[in-house]
Amino acid sequence: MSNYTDRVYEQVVEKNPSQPEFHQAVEEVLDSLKPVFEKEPIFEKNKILERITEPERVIIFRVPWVDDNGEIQVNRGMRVQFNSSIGPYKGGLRFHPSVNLGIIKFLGFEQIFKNSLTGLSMGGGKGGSDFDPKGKTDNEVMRFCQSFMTELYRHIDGRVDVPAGDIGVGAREIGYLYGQWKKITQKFVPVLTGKSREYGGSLVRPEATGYGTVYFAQEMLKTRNDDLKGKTCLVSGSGNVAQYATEKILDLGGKVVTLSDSSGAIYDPEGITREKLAYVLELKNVRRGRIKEYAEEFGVEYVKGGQPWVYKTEAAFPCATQNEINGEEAKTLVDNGCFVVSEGANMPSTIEAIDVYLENKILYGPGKAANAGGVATSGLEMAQNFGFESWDRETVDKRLHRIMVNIHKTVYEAAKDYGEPGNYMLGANIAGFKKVANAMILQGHW
Ligand code: NDP
Ligand code: 2IT
Repeated sequence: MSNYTDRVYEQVVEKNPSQPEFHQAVEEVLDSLKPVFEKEPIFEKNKILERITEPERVIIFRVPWVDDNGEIQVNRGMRVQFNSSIGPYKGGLRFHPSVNLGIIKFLGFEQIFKNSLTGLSMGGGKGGSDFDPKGKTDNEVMRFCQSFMTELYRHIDGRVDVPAGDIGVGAREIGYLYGQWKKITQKFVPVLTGKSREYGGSLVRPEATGYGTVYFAQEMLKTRNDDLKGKTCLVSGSGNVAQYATEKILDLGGKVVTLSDSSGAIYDPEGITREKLAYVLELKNVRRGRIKEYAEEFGVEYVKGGQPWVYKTEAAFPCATQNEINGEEAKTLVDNGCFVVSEGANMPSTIEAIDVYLENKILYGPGKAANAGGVATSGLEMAQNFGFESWDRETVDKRLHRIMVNIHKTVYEAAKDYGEPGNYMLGANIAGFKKVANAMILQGHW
């Protein structure tokens, strides 16, 4: 690292103790930016790194709610409003027992650069709670969401900060949150995205992250005159992103042989067909069951506590959570023939895993580029809401596809300009950063 990036990284670690995921996200970005600071001293002069690593605002609040037994429960809610220099704060809400400030800050920090890459006017933010929706009744989830919004509403608005879904927050949670927003404020504005169709949601938003991740892989493959047809793919997770990544891989002629959840992984060497995928959607979105049931239903292998990364493959799509591929697992992937990794999840690869991808010159699409289709389509949902319009499926999907093609082009060219062609991580960090940094300079010191 240059002296400047080194110094700021040390300050970040010192000022934000016990936030390892945030340190990791900052380290990766700062490392990539070294050649930028060598070329353009204006960023250091304006103390852009010191400013961009410090959230504009962090809101932490109590979320009390009453469970079905009449017991009072207390969770912690938070929203990190990280950077608004190119648009209103935008980013999801995560409900998971592991949620803490460091995790929300890593996600918010990544979101700044991801949103910048979409080419839309969206700043970076993220929020969530340590509430665990697993095993809760719909009524409990509703009461929690109502309590969460009863505090959050005063900090957000359609042109201020627009949350959406992430792990543990899907259409059900967004519906309850929006209902409470409407009750308190009476306003129909796009204060949340990922809404259901009936009250302003966009077609293709549910599919957008997964589809976009596969579109990004397709663009990377094109640079080697290749495509997904006939390729064996490993997908992790079995939630929103994994489901629609699988669907798009099928559309493009690939074969998906794995899915997983936090309990284990299934391996279906015949490939997940559309019928089997319909079963997964019903299992996960309606019955809220475990992926183990897939193995029982279709008589395939289930590995308790297992991960998909041990099987022969050409392409991997990590779509579950952060740090789900470590250096050893990355080596196994490459040894088994994997030469494409497109990240549906946020920061699913450790720094050691990324080193393995880069050393082996595989096609590696980092999350902030490869999974930007979700937030980009959230931007399209906002555009439809502000215009009181509702676009058809083809229109939204075409726009999503165009955005992913453009992100790929921007990232590819930035990597080439900085002398590392094919290094999508470097390209994504540099291109995402420069737009935001320039906007910050143009707006003066604040
Ligand atoms: P969901 O809640 O729909 O699904 C999450 C999936 O990942 C589930 O299968 C879950 O298993 C698994 N998972 C979660 N935590 C862990 C863990 N600690 N270890 C192993 N497996 C885990 O979330 P999404 O599909 O929306 O999100 C998946 C990833 O994609 C996240 O990294 C998210 O930040 C990212 N992302 C999401 C976007 C979106 O639009 N939704 C946009 C861009 C990125 P289980 O059910 O057992 O918990
Ligand atoms: O990580 C992400 O980009 C998301 N969870 C989606 C954010 C959004 O505002 O749609």
